[in-house]
Amino acid sequence: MTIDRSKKVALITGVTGQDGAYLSEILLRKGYVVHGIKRRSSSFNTGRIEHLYQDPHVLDQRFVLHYGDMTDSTNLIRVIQQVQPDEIYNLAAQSHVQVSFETPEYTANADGLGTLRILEAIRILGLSQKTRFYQASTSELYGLVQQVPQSETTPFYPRSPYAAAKLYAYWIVVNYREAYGMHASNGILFNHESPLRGETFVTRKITRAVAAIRHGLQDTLYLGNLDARRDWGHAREYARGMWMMLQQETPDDYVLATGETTLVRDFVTAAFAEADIALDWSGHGVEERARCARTGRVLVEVDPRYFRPTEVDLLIGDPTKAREKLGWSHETTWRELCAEMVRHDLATIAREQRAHAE
Ligand code: NDP
Ligand code: GDR
Repeated sequence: MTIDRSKKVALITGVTGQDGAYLSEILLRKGYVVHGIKRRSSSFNTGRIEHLYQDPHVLDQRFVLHYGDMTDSTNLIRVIQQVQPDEIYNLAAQSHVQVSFETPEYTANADGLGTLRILEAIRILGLSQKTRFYQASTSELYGLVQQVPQSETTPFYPRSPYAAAKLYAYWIVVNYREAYGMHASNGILFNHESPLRGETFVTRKITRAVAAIRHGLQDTLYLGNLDARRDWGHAREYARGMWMMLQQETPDDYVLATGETTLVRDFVTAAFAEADIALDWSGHGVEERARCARTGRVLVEVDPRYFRPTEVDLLIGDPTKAREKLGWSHETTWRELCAEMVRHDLATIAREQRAHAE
């Protein structure tokens, strides 16, 4: 494969995920050649980037996919050697907090050691001064509340195998920056969502259920902890922030957040309202439920199977540093985000039903 060196070259791990898709779009629009690492899967896993796909036979290919895995050092070294990227965005991870309690060792391997593997590959290949590195760090690092709002100086207290793995990744990035002078930055991103959000994360689980209930395809939405508070922003805006971090002269760590926090329960209420369904809440703890205000039918129930062994109760980020140094700020409010996701999921079901009827 010949690589066009007149354009900036980026390599994205986790290119098939929510953020990978938005970041690819942004970089392609900026004129980059974008390489992505995708996993081999027995089922289709490129739905989010299908519109960017280019036939490998076209000349001047600007979007190139490579098979790979964060647990395979030799693969990562080979891809990085071949691509010689100006920028690497490390977005690949087992990113589900609850699943990390079921698969703690794999999560540590992919999310923690996987980050080390890429940093080592950069070093071994003599790219320490050429390749800039972005690490997908997370507000989950704050875990048990120490202080709010959480900023770059707030102490970490991880509350899951996922967060503990990401803690290792965070510090190994800082270490490689200090030890080898790499341009390596951590984006400490608070929750960001979109119509591309994975279907088992709470926002998308809610908006998909609202759409299915509205269309008569589902009876009840079962959820876990409704009292958790999250700082939810729009994924596209956060992907732009990742790029901004790597354009700085010096590497650094930045919080991206909206500065507003919302209860899971309030997101549920807003999502149903967007589909013209008003909810009446009653009960507490596992007995809590929400009924349709018009029909009295129970639409939302608590299922303890979704409780986590240890929970992160409250996240609210302070994005002052990103605003002042990067000029980054969020635009979409959580209510606008919720409405966009519900409208998207309603439209998807309506389209599927029309196709079915034809
Ligand atoms: P997703 O779960 O949507 O995407 C994760 C990506 O990583 C997918 O492309 C997935 O591939 C890939 N992946 C998983 N395991 C491996 C592996 N072993 N080897 C190679 N690729 C792998 O996550 P998001 O896009 O939402 O998040 C991107 C990153 O940002 C993640 O690291 C996440 O932990 C972090 N983050 C996310 C936040 C959020 O709110 N979204 C907030 C803060 C941090 P496949 O499609 O095949 O599953
Ligand atoms: P989170 O996102 O754990 O913050 O991690 P998630 O949407 O999974 O949970 C948010 C909160 O909602 C509560 N909750 C439920 N969560 C899920 N998934 N399913 C449910 O049924 C449910 N009911 C209540 C959770 O307990 C939690 O408090 C996300 C991921 O993208 C991480 O990769 C990323 O690092 C962080 O955001 C920032």
